[in-house]
Amino acid sequence: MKRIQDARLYGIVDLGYVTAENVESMTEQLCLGGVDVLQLRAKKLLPQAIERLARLMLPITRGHGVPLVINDHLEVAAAVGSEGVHVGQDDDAVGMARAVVGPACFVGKSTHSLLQAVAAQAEGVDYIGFGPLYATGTKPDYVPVGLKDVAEVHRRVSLPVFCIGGVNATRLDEVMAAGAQRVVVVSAFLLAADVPGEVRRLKERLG
Ligand code: 3NM
Repeated sequence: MKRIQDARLYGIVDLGYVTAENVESMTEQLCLGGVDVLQLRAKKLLPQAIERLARLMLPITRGHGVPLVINDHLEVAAAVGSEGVHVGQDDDAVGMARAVVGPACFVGKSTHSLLQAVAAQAEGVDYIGFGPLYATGTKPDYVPVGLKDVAEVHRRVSLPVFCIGGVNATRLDEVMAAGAQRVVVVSAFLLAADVPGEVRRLKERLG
């Protein structure tokens, strides 16, 4: 199983783009392309539906040695034994997450400013998301943070920092030039005509 510390490319199976019927196929394609970690994100589904999808994904992700992260739902992560769980600023605190999922499950947190990034590290998370770098339809209500703090967040936070929000093949060079080492890509992968190819090409450029 790949370690979150070694991950550079983070994919998300987001049910805003993928139908429930296509979750297994998309999981396979993203893993084949070479994502290092994969999240299940389903903002509009009930926990039992998310648990069902997680159980479909796990044999596939594990077959590829890719850790599966459950977004928001601590109980689902605990029930299925996912490798990771991800919380937002408004969700359960990290301490609560650890209490529910146990020590074997890593915990990530979304951050949207330098202050939040430093605070998340102090809380004891295992990695952070930092963004949205650009305006994105995947998280439409958030003001983009831009590229200006990307280098600084890496100076202040020693944890893995995954830059997220509007990242795609066209923007990758400027995102990396700004100091990003790890990225999350959602819609640019899920909407690609050739998903494994898109993942593979982007991953090669991450170095
Ligand atoms: N979280 P896309 S931005 C799920 O800033 C998510 O915390 C963000 O999707 C954050 O690659 C985002 O399609 C959406 O822009 C990322």
